[in-house]
Amino acid sequence: MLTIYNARHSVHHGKVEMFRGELVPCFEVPARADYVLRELQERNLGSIELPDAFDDAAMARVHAPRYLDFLAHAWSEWVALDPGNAERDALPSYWPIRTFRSDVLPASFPARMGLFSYDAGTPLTSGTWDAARAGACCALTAAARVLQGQRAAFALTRPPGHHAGADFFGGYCFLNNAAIAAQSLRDAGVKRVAVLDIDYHHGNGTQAIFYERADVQFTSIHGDPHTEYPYYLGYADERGAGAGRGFNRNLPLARGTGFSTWREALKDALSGIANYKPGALVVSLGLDTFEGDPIAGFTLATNDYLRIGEDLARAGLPTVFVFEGGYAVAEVGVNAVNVLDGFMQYAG
Ligand code: Q9C
Ligand code: ZN
Repeated sequence: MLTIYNARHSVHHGKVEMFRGELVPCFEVPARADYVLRELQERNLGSIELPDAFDDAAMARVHAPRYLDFLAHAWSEWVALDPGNAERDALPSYWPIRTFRSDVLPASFPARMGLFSYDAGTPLTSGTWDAARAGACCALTAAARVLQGQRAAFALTRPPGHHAGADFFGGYCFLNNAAIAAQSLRDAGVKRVAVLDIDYHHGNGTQAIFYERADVQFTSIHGDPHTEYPYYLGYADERGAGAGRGFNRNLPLARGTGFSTWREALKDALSGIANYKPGALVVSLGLDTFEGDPIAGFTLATNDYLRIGEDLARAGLPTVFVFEGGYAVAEVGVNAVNVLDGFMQYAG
């Protein structure tokens, strides 16, 4: 499978995230992508190319201008608060929850950090904007190659994207790579695009971006938000709104779910996607469904990822894979490449 690789990913390197009252080392580390790259090379899965350049217009099709402007200047504003901040990650401390205003853009940088985020687990660093923007280009390039006739392409990038909304970051995500890829397929004339999110965590950002639209169908299989992050979205009764009613589908599963139950949900998801008759499929490929993942709760095994790849190939759609979560760092390469390998073995 053709891989588009974000060689700039490692300039986003968070030190700490807030977790239950203390700052703990980040789970979302550069080594994750390095392991996937090495596995792709060792197994000779296909050519590995760098992304084409795109200007910010393609990102602005999904993200709000004031959010993109905030991200572009965030690091320099953070350091301007205190030169010592150059050595510290930026994390938010205040959020405009219900009853507060979000239409006013405060002059204070910490106030804007909170306006544009929803958790304290997503450090913004000196390289975040560079890495995230190169990642969006990666997703756009993968989508372009699929439009040019590739059966599938894989956007290997980090930070991940599916928790990022039109104007907020969170869940280690800043730019929603899968949504940007899906929108670019629409803009290139694909009439209906399906997004399937198989990360352990609900893709709240992607859902929110397309919630009122019928031209992009969103389906997600994830840990039940009653107990699992991101908690406040991802329930089965969220089916879309307005013109988008019926085009959002959540399949939450209990913590502890194993592969046979998970695979039934995948079958169900794929039958909903087939009924939609999309022209292309974007897969948010998270590997944190793995039994060894340190922050998630399903029990999929390494070999199961080959079967997932086959099941996805059987959908018979031009497919863009976008790398999302997966924090069992030493195993994330084998697990990710198993999906892609299983796909290509079936697709031929
Ligand atoms: N200490 C993705 O998989 N924090 N994001 C959970 C861990 C948030 C995961 C607590 C997890 C976000 C892309
Ligand atoms: Zn995840």
